[in-house]
Amino acid sequence: MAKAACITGVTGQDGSFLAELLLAKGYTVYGLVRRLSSPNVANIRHLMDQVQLLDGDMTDQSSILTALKESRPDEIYNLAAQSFVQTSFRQPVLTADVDGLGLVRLLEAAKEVVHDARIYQASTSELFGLVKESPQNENTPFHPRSPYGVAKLFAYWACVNYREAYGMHVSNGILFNHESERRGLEFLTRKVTHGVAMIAKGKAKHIELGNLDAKRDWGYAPEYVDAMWRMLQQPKPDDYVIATGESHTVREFVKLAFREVGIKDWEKHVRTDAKHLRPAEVYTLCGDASKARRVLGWEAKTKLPELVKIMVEADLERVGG
Ligand code: NAP
Ligand code: G4F
Repeated sequence: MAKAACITGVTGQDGSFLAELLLAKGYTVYGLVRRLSSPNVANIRHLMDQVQLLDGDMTDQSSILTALKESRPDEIYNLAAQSFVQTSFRQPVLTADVDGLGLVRLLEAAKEVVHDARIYQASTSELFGLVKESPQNENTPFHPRSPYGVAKLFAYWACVNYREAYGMHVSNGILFNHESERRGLEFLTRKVTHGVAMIAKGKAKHIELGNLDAKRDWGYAPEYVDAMWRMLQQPKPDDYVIATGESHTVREFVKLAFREVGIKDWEKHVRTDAKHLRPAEVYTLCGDASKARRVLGWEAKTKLPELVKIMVEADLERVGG
């Protein structure tokens, strides 16, 4: 019989790529979707007749319970989150509710309904925050720097606790930044590639950014959802860092994006404004994914120049002539 998987956050960047991957593997795929006044299905429009959507919200215990009773999944991927770090400083309580308590609601529902289901938690390199060593691996101490990071740290430990206390198969994927043409426009990479496309097509003159010196380990999202799936195929639950192992500045990303459209004097098109700075910044991130390589057979393939190319080309197409 086909395996069933339930994805929270199915309308997001990762949820949509993961749904594609699982459908291709023959899974019956359920997706938890919250009610919005204007449905946000752009990323899964092409999958609407294949994914079974279940009403639910990570802030609402009974809807999560009902969704698991209806779907009875073999695998659960918890990708739902208020995922924008900047917003978490303005909405810390909501972020803690969705990203922190939401995971506990899901674990409680799973414990009751599908105790043996394998569960993936979308943990993050934001846990490392003010990094204690570089590159960061599964043993690097955590020091989150935002309400988002703090909520995700709570969720991380809740996963470890349900594993130890109840013998549940719960794994944390500590994923470093991963991007794609489906990335939300508020995130740095998409803001830049979309902005560059607008400038190249003569529809805008500038992009306004914050800290150009921040460093990130950016990979390509479709490869990262494959790592999630691999974690749940392991006989034992565990925690894994998923990253490229390369770290680049925001400035380098911007320069590469402008290069894609043949603009060399990129500084003329970039302004900085303090409103895009964060109350506490994560200055630098670089992941060591050697455990994932060894145990899961997973390795990042797409490096930064290729990632930038994919994203700029997609935005040029979208922005049009
Ligand atoms: P994303 O595009 O922002 O997607 C977030 C998803 O969560 C959307 O489907 C959203 O639904 C859903 N959601 C938000 N609040 C919800 C609620 N109260 N109830 C139910 N669903 C809710 O994020 P992503 O980039 O795909 O990331 C997926 C997960 O990985 C997130 O947990 C994120 O924190 C984590 N993560 C991401 C990265 C990265 O670089 N992308 C790295 C490490 C960890 P709507 O469509 O209704 O808004
Ligand atoms: O693209 P960002 O907003 O992503 P950030 O904060 O690294 O978080 C993303 O990755 C995490 C994994 O490490 C995820 F957990 C999280 O859910 C999310 O997907 O910002 C990247 C960097 C930051 O240092 C930021 O200060 O870019 C810098 N930046 C500079 N100017 C900017 C801007 N970021 C944004 N969003 N907008 C700017 O104008």
